[in-house]
Amino acid sequence: MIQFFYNAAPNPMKVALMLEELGLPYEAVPVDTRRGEQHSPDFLKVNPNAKVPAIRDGEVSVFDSNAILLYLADREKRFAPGPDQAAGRAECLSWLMFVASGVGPFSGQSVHFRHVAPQPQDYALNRYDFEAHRHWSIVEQRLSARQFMLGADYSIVDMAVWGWARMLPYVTGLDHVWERYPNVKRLLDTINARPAAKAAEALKAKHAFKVEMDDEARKALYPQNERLKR
Ligand SMILES: N[C@@H](CCC(=O)N[C@@H](CS)C(=O)NCC(=O)O)C(=O)O
Repeated sequence: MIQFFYNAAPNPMKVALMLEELGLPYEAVPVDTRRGEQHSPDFLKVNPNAKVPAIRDGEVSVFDSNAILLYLADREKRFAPGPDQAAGRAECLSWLMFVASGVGPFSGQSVHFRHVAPQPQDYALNRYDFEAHRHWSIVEQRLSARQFMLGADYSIVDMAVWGWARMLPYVTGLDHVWERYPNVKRLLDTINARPAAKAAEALKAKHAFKVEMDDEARKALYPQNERLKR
């Protein structure tokens, strides 16, 4: 059975959605990143990058959420054009990598500098907020002309977008963010209505992840800050 290493953050949730969409049996293994469990030697054998999500499928380990989505799509031949469909595959890979290298990281850094970083943060927040909006505007424009990111068919690209779209008010700090991104909201609502999304969200309640952002959590999540103390 597939082992799915997760917490309730956006990147693991994309994979939870895909596993539920596929109806594959899996064992959900919580990794409490605020307790530093991502740095344990056993977990590093699965993901040397010390982050969730990761999966173990028999002898195969896969880490990085979008790599896992693609691996599972290829394994099950669902939710992505296969390598034999050159044009569709190219479009899928382009948008998947756009989410992996743009939407996700810029949204994540926007969260960090808006909600976590100490002052002064204006320069960094301005950069990441700007870039997050720039990427989300591209998603919005794409969705204004088609039902899903790749057209008429729901795919792993939509699942990748869903992981972060759920967080957009928090990412941008804007209560009225959906007025700016109505088509992203439409996609979010469409996916949220699916049983797989409800099952993925329910995973959060299956484990009591640590909520305190204390010294242990800060050391585990932001080890770079130790250098500032020297
Ligand atoms: N590129 C990775 C990013 C994974 C990532 O940043 N995971 C976060 C949770 S969303 C994490 O594990 N954070 C713990 C840490 O940074 O120590 C992916 O898409 O899977």
